[in-house]
Amino acid sequence: MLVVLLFIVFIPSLSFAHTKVAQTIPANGATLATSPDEIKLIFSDTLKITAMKLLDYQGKELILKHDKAPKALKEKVAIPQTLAAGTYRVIWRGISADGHPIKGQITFTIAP
Ligand SMILES: [Cu+2]
Repeated sequence: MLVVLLFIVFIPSLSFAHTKVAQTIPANGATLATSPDEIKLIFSDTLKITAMKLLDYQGKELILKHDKAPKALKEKVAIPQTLAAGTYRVIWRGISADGHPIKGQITFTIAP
């Protein structure tokens, strides 16, 4: 009986798990000595990024070059403009491999 219940509870959640962020470069909350050459998002499964933005501490959008075609990717690489000392935020939205919309963000700081 317990085994049957475990299957009922766990199998659907495994089959329909959302794509999650596995790693980011820079890491969320990181302090960097210099402006990063690239910003990389690594996901647990494929994700179609539909929007990705780089913002300064005032919420002003900065230049972040990336392929805007919504392809299913496990790694998303974007090239930021050269950043001065300060705190920045990267925000993104996408469609998970299971079809659900997801969004996330990281912040990082460049030391003065
Ligand atoms: Cu999902």
